[in-house]
Amino acid sequence: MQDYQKAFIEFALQRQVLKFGQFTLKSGRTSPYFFNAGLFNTGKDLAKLGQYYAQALVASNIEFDVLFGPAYKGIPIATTTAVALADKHDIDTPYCFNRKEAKAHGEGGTLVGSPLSGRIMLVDDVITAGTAIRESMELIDAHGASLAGVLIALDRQEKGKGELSAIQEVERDFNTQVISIVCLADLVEYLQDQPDMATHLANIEQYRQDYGI
Ligand code: OMP
Repeated sequence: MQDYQKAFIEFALQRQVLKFGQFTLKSGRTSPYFFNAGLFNTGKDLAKLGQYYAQALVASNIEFDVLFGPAYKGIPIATTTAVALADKHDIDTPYCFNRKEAKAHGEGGTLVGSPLSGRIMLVDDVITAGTAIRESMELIDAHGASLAGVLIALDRQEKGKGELSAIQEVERDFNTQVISIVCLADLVEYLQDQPDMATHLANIEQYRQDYGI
């Protein structure tokens, strides 16, 4: 695990974005941890969050032309990541996002920002079933662009309905790479160094045995 990944886990814990306990997931599973990215909800949070996304992008070495943030949660993420790439890495990347409702007047269209063309890096908070990604792919295809990759904050690395995770299904179906700032394996590695969190670690390891990929 890289230093920025450890720092991101600490940031998420401090902001209570990452919590331990008993949580019912969309899938119906009871999880010993939950990641609620919506709690990164201040200016400083957003500035820092963008820096972690930018670091993950730079570390991935994936080449892309445009950052795309699907409405709604992807919008502030794409924006803050673009700012962090410019400020911290001197990379000036075009970015855009979509509206949920097409506008019939004014500038019209469903896209705001740079044109959706070339190799697209899609950014979002989490992938649960992959529905948002599939919708975005239709937009990307309609604009004749291609998907360079997908970047999210946390990869829970758990099975979907079959043996693959929702993320692995997205990778297979769209022949792309999904990268994350951190994944469950990083969280486990982090917890292994925190003696006061041994119970959380044990619960997560059990969950991983049951549902992990
Ligand atoms: P959208 O925000 O609609 O994309 O959905 C995200 C979904 O993922 C929500 O249903 C959340 O409850 C769920 N989720 C998390 O946000 N964090 C987790 O750690 C796990 C889940 C989940 O339910 O699997």
